Amino acid sequence: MDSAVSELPGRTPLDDAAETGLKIVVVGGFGVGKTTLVRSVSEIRPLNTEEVMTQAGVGVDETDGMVAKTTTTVAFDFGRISLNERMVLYLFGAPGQERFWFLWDRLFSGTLGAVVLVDTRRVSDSWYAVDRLEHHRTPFVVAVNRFDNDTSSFSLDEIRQALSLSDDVPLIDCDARVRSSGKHVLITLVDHLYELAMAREMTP
Ligand SMILES: Nc1nc2c(ncn2[C@@H]2O[C@H](COP(=O)(O)OP(=O)(O)OP(=O)(O)O)[C@@H](O)[C@H]2O)c(=O)[nH]1
Ligand SMILES: [Mg+2]
Repeated sequence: MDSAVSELPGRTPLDDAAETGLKIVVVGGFGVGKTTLVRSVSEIRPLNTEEVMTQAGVGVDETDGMVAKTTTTVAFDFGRISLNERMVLYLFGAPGQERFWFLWDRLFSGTLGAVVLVDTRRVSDSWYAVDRLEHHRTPFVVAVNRFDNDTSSFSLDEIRQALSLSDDVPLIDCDARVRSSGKHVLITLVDHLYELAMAREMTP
């Protein structure tokens, strides 16, 4: 590899030992932090399909409580993270606005697992994501992205009830802006996938 190329930011080459690639989707309601999560954990410069939200969206796009939000995903985000020398995750962040949800079912094709992000100020917005994943039988974990101006302080148990999650679905807190936190969410998902695979193997 040309050393000048390998030093460029956002061009971390894939490790030679990488042999397992998993496709993971990040889903959840509008503005919950999906693009932020893919950006913060990706070791390559992420592909984002962000567009500026315009006056035309007033009354259509629910932006209550989103002070800093000026753009929205119109197709999908893409990033990559190597969890160890051999395992690499390909991350696809879904668009959150309802009018782009028709893209989700396509995005789920070939997906091994998913992260559902939840904003406690709008828990019900992530209901559709849970519903679609259950429909596709795609295993998932739920991560609560707590925003600074969030005064709702719902406990994880209350969120589990609100989303009717069964006890075996992992549910954790995260900060989508922080790489280590996002990475912890992904490791929780991979551990969950591993446990499910082991349980399947044990079943005669
Ligand atoms: N304070 C705070 N802001 C956050 C957090 N996560 C994301 N943000 C901000 O919230 C805004 C929305 O984040 P996005 O990552 O665009 O959300 P999204 O889910 O991709 O949005 P759509 O694609 O439009 O559905 C951005 O301005 C982020 O900087 C968080 O944990 N805390
Ligand atoms: Mg987005």
